[in-house]
Order: sequence, then C-alpha cells, then structure tokens
Amino acid sequence: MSHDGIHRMGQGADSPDRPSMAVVGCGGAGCNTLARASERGWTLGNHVAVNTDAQHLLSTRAHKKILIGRQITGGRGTNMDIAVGEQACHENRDQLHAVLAETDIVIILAGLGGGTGSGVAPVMAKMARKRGSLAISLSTLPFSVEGSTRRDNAMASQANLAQHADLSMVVPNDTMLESSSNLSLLDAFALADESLLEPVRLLRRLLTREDMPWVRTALNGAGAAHLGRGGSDRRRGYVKALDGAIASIFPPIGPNACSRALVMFHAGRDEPDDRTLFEMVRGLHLSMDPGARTLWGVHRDDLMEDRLRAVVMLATKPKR
Ligand SMILES: Nc1nc2c(ncn2[C@@H]2O[C@H](COP(=O)(O)OP(=O)(O)OP(=O)(O)O)[C@@H](O)[C@H]2O)c(=O)[nH]1
Ligand SMILES: [Mg+2]
Repeated sequence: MSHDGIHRMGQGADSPDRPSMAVVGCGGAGCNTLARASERGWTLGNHVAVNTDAQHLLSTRAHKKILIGRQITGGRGTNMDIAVGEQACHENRDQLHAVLAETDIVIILAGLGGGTGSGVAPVMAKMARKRGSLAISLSTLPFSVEGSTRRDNAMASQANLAQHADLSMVVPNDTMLESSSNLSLLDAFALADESLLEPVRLLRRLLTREDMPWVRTALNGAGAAHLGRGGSDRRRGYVKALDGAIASIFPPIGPNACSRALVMFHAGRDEPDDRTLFEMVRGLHLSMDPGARTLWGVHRDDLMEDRLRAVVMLATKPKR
C-alpha cells in the first residue's frame, strides 16, 4: 500500500521472501550484543562476530567468527587505538569481503569507545556499501564516566559511520541510567543491547524483498539518523507509543526538520487495528518536510496482548 510518499512494509505474503541480512558485531561490545541475540534464540540473519581479541572471540556466539589483525595485535585487542582497529581490517580484508557477499542488508553493531568496534564499524559500512548492500549501523556511545579517550574515540567513529553507512544511529549509554540510577553495569549493558536489537528484530520481521526498492530509495545515503523507542497499551492510549518514541529520539530533532522516517510497530494480534496505526504514521508524515518519504510496518504477535511498541528512525535529507 503506498500513499503519497508513505509505503507500508511487509505486506501481502504469508511466507514472504526476505532480503538476505548479515548482522556484524564489531569489537567486544558488538560481539556481546550479537551473542545476547543468539542466547535468546533470535536469528537476525547471518551473525558475524569480528574482533581483534582472540580470547573474547572464542567465548562469543555467532554463525561466523573472524579474528582480525592478529599480526598487529597478537590477538590481544587494540588497547583503545582506533587506527589499529582500522589496520586490523585491512589485514583480513578478503575474509571480511567474503562474509558480506550477496547480502542485501548489512547491520553493523558496535559499542563505540574502544579501538576495535570504533575502528572496524565504519570500515565494514564502507565495504558493505561498496558491494551494493544497504549498510545500517547501530551503536552505543560510552557512559560519561568512561572518560575522554573513549569519548573521543566514539565521536571520531560516529562521524566516520555517518559518512560511510547508509543510515547510522547511536544510543548513549547514559540514557540507560534514566530508568534507574542504581542499575549495575551489567544490567545497563543489557538494556543498551536491547535498544540496539529491538530495531534490528523488527526490521528482520517486516522487510520483504518487494520492499527493498522503496527502502533503498528512501534510505540510501541518508547518513546520521535519529532513533527513538516508545511503548504504551490500550489503557494509556496507543498513540502514546509513537509520541513517546518521537520524544525519546536521539540526537533530539523535530520531525519538521526531517524528510525520511522509518516507523516499526510491534503489536498484539488484533489491536490497535491497521487503520489506527496508519493514522498515527500519517500524522508523523504530514509533520515532516513536503516530499518526505515514510516507511512503516507492523509486526503482530499474540504475546503483546494489548501492548504496543514503536521504533522510529528519522533522517534529514540525504546528502549523498
Ligand atoms: N552494550 C554493551 N556495551 C558494552 C559492553 N561492553 C562494553 N561496552 C561499551 O562498549 C565500549 C567499547 O568497549 P569494547 O567493545 O570492549 O571495546 P573494543 O571495541 O573491543 O575495543 P578494544 O578492546 O579497545 O580493542 C565501552 O566503552 C562500553 O561503553 C557490552 O557487553 N554491551
Ligand atoms: Mg576489545
């Protein structure tokens, strides 16, 4: 169903033809996020773990593991050196290229701040794009208390990702502490992992091959984007899920400054109905730039009962 720049994803098939997807965890945190998905039984595509740290790679879970930069790091990590992370990719270029072959969408996961994830994620994005895949990166920014080296690494990597990925989004770890200030570090990382994985899971559930031309046109070269997530239920009002997602968007931006939106709902089997969801999406669409493109879809599942989750990605006009 298409409607003045609005396209609904995941329509019309009981056993839809899915685009091929690779999910690449870069560095320790990226691999941990990916392993968490595997532990929960979520297959998001071909799970690829890439790290300079041999020990960590051994203990992680993925379909394919690639140790990079053994010659420069001796298999012991980069010790927070981005340049070493980048060099490590070049050492194992062929393996990295091979794992991206014939993949429609490459999702890149990393915790920015160290040397491996921050160095490797933008290189993977560049390689994926060069091969004709749509490259989407989702990464976390370090906690403020982690210090300036990690912050500077993250900022440099964030800029590189915005340049090389089709769509790049960041989630600040500090926001994990907003729900509860006495959260353990482990719990905070688990929440951070969830914030990266929810959009990937929904994308995986929704996208069909038929959607790909729309998705490519809308997202190709969109660059740095803004991610928000929200939830509600029947009692509080379904519209609050999308409003909450838009209010939580990082970095903060108003829809009126944007020309691209991707809205994914996770809803119960029967409600809210498609019409209600579409009206919510249309409201957002009409508040954006004239000529904006909006992609949306809903994944329904009995376990949601009368709850609704909304994930929103907004981007300004593509520059490339
Ligand atoms: N979500 C999540 N974030 C993590 C986890 N462990 C660390 N982080 C975050 O990710 C950032 C990068 O850390 P690592 O992934 O360990 O670093 P690396 O990319 O392996 O880089 P080097 O070890 O320096 O080569 C940290 O600064 C933390 O903010 C984790 O298990 N889950
Ligand atoms: Mg590491």
